[in-house]
Amino acid sequence: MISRRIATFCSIILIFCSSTLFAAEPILLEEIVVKGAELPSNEETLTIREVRESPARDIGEAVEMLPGLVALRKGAIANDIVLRGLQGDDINVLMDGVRVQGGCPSRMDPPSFHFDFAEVESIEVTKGPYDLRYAGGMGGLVNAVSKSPKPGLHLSAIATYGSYEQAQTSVTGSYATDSFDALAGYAYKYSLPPKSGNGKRITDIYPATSKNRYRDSKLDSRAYEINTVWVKGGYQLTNKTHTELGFAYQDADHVLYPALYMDAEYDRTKRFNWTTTVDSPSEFIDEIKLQLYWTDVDHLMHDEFRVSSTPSLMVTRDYMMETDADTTIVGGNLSGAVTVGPGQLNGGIDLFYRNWDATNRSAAYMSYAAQPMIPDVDEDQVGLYAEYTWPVTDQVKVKGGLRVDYANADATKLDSNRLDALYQPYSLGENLHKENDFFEPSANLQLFWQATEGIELFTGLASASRMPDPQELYIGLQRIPTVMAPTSTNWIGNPTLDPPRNNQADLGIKFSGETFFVNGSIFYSRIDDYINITNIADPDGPALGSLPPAKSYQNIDARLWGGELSSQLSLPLDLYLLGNLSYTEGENHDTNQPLSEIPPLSGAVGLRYDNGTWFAEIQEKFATRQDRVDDNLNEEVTSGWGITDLKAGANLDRWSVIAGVNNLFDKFYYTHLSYQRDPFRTGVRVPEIGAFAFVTVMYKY
Ligand SMILES: [Cu+2]
Repeated sequence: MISRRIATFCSIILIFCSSTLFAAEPILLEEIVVKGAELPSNEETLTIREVRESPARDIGEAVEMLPGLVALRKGAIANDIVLRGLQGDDINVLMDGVRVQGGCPSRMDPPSFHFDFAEVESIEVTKGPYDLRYAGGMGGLVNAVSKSPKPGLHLSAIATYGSYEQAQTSVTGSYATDSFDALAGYAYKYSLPPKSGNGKRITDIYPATSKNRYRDSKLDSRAYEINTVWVKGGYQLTNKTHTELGFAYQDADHVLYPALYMDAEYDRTKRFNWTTTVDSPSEFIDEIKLQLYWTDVDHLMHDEFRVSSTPSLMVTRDYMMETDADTTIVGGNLSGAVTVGPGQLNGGIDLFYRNWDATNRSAAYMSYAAQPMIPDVDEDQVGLYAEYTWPVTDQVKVKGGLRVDYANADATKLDSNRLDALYQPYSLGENLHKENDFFEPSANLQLFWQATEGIELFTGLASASRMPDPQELYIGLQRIPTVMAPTSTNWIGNPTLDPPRNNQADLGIKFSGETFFVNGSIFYSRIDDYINITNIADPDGPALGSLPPAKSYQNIDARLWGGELSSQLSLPLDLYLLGNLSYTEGENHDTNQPLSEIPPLSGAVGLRYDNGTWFAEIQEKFATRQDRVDDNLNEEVTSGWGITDLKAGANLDRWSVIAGVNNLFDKFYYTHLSYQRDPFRTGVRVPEIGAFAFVTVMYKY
């Protein structure tokens, strides 16, 4: 199978070598200039060129190409993003500033899952709390920037076919004149469960005795099937005012999550975004922008594909357990940029309302009684911010800002009986409330210094906070230990949580020229009241009582530090050397134990031939052993690993063809993130994908 695919791409290369070479643009050189000179060293950008050359199934997997970012895999798709060891609500993942939160309490559908690649032009990453525009960016910001229509009529189509029948296709069309523009797109994704390096499907990880194993008929069933459509229309109201309305609908079906007890029946997302921009309305005002958005996710997961749902005296429905979740966000922001003195002042108001509701039903819990797992939580948040950019000299730029946030979270379905009976025993001596509010300021100061023509230094200091999320505050899942899950623990939120605060310092240096850049950055982060997942002992003792131990959240003091090094270098003979290295260390300062799920030293080194018409690249990726694990959570040590990726392709006028094999030597390995995916984690680790071949064909008009 693989050798056939290698032969296919070798012949593609031969065809293009023997054909007339077209005049080529040095795209790689342009990228080196952008990444080297135009971005400060705490920011990264992933271009759509890089994304398209990879067989990445989603944005989470794609951003792994950037140093300091890794993907957390729970199945074949829906990878979550981890930035410098921080994940979940500790980082912001948005698209054009639009907030989509997942519906699933197990993060089956992290925010990045809800945006399709084909909608995206680039992905911008700010490492550290240096973006004040959006609430919650305590650890950083990952913002996907959508494509906008270019003048005239354009059409693009892309189709990828890979191992395990992975299909990824999309079509986008756009038309724009001076007065209006429109864009429409459709994308389809499908795959069977991939195999890991031991030749087994990632669904086939359970022993024959496990109730969590997939039913025989489901072992080889589709791992996911996703349809996405999006449309966008813009109108030039006046010569300075542009308004644009966009809508997207995504339907993900039959998504398997071998790491968890359940799989998703469906995950449906709707997104509206309306933006109006006024460009230079007066002499001193540079821009005014109004954005309003609405997003909605409907998610259903169950264990119908697993042996645990086999009918019995207890299991009287198609499922043993099921969770029905939905979440809606209505948000908006009004921002402006004005010239003040020598610099520019940006400011605005950013607000959103979120509702999140999840109901769990289990045969083991009072014969399928509905349990308000995320008890219909209403959350309101409003933030005001201002930041000033001051070009002190041609070489020195200072940027600083302030933000204040107010948030209120109300668990409307959490009645006092349930609060007293289920939550209170785990927080003895505390006075618990179903409604909590928070007020937090954030601030930062950044200095950019162009020391010489090719050397830029960055240093930043920031203190930023984020609000505890509805799950951390109010999740409530009572689980009765059964034969299937004898070590079941309750999942109990902690309504007494304080907002975590990240106090961070960054130092970066970038050497750049026309043919290379080297970017190095280090950071130190002291997070007060870091929200840590923890095991809480049985409150009424092991022998008696009805309450088992619980998983919950606790404020602890944490320290994180680390850095990244990345480089792109143009060599003679159209060769390029690409490399990066990242490291993060995290410590629970209360216990002097490592934090869970922190990436070990990892990196990649690649050699690329690229003459603008055709390219070939070999890349070696690796991670070292992670033995800094959280014993309280029984986190396991992960061995180091190294894999080889190979790809080649050609750009011929309107057509491009790319083919490659990832994990060429079919290595069997786990990443350090294969451990912790509670709630509903079975405890069995899911290995990474083995050898994977793909071919992509693109057409652009
Ligand atoms: Cu789910």
